[in-house]
Amino acid sequence: MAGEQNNIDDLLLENRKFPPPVDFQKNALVAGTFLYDEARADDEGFWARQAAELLHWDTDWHTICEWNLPYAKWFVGGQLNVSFNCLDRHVLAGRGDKVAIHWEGEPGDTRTITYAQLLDETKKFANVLKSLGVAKGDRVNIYLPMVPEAAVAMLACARIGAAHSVVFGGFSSQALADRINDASAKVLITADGGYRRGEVFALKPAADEALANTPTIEHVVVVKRGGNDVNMVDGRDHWYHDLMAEASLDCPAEPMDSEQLLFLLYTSGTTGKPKGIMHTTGGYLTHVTYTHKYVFDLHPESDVYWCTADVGWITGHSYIVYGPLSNGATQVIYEGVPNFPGNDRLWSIVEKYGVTIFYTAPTAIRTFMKWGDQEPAKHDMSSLRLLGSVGEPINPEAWMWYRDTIGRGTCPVVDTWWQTETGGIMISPLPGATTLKPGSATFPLPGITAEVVDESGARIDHGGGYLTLTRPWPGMLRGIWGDPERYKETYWSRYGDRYFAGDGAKLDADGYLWLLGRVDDVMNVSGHRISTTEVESALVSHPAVAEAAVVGANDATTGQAIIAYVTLRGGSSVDEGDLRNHVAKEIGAIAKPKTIYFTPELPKTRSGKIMRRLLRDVAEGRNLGDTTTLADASVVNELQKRAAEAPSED
Ligand code: 7RM
Repeated sequence: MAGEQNNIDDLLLENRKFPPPVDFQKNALVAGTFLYDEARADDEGFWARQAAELLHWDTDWHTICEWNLPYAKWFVGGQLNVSFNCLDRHVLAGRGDKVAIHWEGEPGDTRTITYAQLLDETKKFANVLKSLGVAKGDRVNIYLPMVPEAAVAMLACARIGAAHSVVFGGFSSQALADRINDASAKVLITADGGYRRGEVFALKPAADEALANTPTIEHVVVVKRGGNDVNMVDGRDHWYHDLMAEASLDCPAEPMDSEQLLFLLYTSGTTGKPKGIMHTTGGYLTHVTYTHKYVFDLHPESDVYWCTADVGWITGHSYIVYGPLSNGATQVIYEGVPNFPGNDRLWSIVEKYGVTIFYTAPTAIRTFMKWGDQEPAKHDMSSLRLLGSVGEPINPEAWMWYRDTIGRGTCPVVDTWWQTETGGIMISPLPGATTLKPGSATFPLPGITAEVVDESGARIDHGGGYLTLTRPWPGMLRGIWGDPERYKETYWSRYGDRYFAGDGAKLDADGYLWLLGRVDDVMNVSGHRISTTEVESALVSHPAVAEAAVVGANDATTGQAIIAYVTLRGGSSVDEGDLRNHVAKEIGAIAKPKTIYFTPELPKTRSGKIMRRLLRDVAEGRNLGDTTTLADASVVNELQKRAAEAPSED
C-alpha cells in the first residue's frame, strides 16, 4: 500500500512459478549459480573474462573500467574491430558456409546469406563508403526497410570506424532530417521503397524531402527493393548495386579503439528533441555478445534464432545485428508485417525455418492473443525451445498465453528488461537457471546490479519504487550526442550517483523484480501511486481482454481518475461494469477504472510501445502533442471522437 514515502503501490500478487524444465536444463549453458557467484565476487573481473573469452582483440586493454561518474570507459587501451568479430573470425574458423541470415521478404521471396557472403558484401560496401569520402569518425545515416543491406551497411560502417545512425523506415522525412542534422551525417543509405502489408511504401521520396534541408549530406546510396520509380540526383544519388559492382573485395578490418564511437541511436522520449544515444565499441560488443549467448542459451551449431524487431530499434541493433552475428548464430530476418497474407504469417515462418528461439514484444503477443489460438494451431512449431519478450512489461496472462499457446506449455519465457541507453539486456532470467514467475523479469543478470529505491533515494528490499542501476556496465551509453548536460540531468541527477532508468519497479517477497512502467505514467488516485502496468495486467487477466492501456486523467474528487482503453480478444464481449469489478477483485477497489473505452486498436510507437501520453491528452480533452512517432495516427483520431461522444461514468 502507499506508504509515507509516496512510493508506488504494490497491488498485484502473482504466485505461479515455473522452474527450468529438466530437459532444457540438461543442455543449458548455465544451469546453476556459477556466473552469478563469479560476478558478485568481482564484477569487473567477470566482465573482463567475458570480453576475453567471447571476442577477438587485436590489442589487449590495460584498464578494465575507468569510471568518472557519469562517464565510463571500458577495456581502455584495447583494440578490436566489430565487423571482424561478427564476420571474419567465423569465416577464418571454417564456418564461412554457415547460414548467417535466412531472409524472407514480405511477398514471399527469400535470400539465404552465409557468413562468407555477408563478409564479402560488407567488405565491398565498406569500400563503397570509403570511395564516397566516409572516413573514421564520420557519421552515416541509414533509412532502410528490413533488408539484409541494413545489416551490411551497419557492419561496413563498423569496419571503417564510421558511426551509423539508423532511422526507422517508418519515420517521417522531418524526423529523418532532424536526426541527420543533429549528427551532421555525410552519407545517407536508403532504398527506393519496401514492402508493408502487401504494398510497396516509398522511402526515397521521403528521403528526398529530408535531403532538401540536410546540408551535410554529400552522397546518397539507394538500395533497389520496392521497384517504385525514384528521382536520382546526378552526382549525389547512386544505386547500391551499381557501386557494389565496381567495389573491391579487399578491405582488411582495421583495429579500433575500444571507445571508438560505434553508433548513435535517437530515442524520441516523451518531451523535447530526440536524444542521440552514444554507444562505443568494446564494451558494447562484450555486453551484447554475452547477453545474447546466455539469455538465449544459444547453441549456434543447432539453433535457429529469430528476433522480430526492426533494425531501427535498439533491439534490432543489439539482438539482430551485433549479438547474434558476433556469436555466429543462424537467424531469420523477416521484412514485413505479421498479418500478411494471413494472421499466421509468423507461425508459418517458424515452421518453415525450424525456428528454435523466438524473441518478440508484448504488444505483438497481445495482438496474437486477439487474433486467436487457431492461427498458431495451423503450424507445427515443435522446433521452438525458448521464447523471449522485450519492450514493455508483459502482463502475466499474456506471458501464460505465450508459454502455453506458442511454447506448448514447455518453452521457458525470458522477459528481458533493458533500454536503448543500456545497450543490452540488464534484467532477465537465465532460462536454464532461473525459476520463472509470469510477468516478472526476475533478477539482474550476472555482472549487473539493479536496486529499487524510494522517493528519497534509499534502497528498499520489498514493495514498489524506482529502478536504479548502481554500477557502470560495459554496454552503457557514453552520453547524448552534443549534449553532456542533458546526459547528466536525465540519468544521473535524481538519485545521487545511481543511474535512474525512468521506470518504476517492485520487489516481491522472494526478491523478484517486477517492472511497473514509466514513472511519468504512474497515476495518483486519492494519494495512492498506482502503476499503469498493474491495472493493465488486472484488465488483461479477464478472459475477454487481449490488451489494455490505462492513464490517469484529472479528476475533481480524486486528483486523477483511471481511464482505461481496452481491446477484446477475437469473438469476446464483456460488460463495462463487470470489467471494472474484475479489476477491483484482482487488485483492489482503489484501482478500479472510472471509465472504460473499448477500442479495436491502441496508439503505439513503431516499436510497439503504448503511447499513454496521447491517451492522457485524449482523456483530458487536449489537443494532441507530437504524433510523429506513432505507428498509425488514425487510431487516436478515432479515440478522440469517442471521448467527445461518451457520457462520463459515475
Ligand atoms: C529494449 C527497449 C526502454 C523502455 C524501458 C521500459 C520498457 C523494455 C521491458 C520494459 C518492462 C521489459 N529499449 N521496457 N523492456 N518494461 N519489461 N521487459 O525497449 O529504449 O526502446 O525502451 O521500455 O520502460 O525503460 S527502449
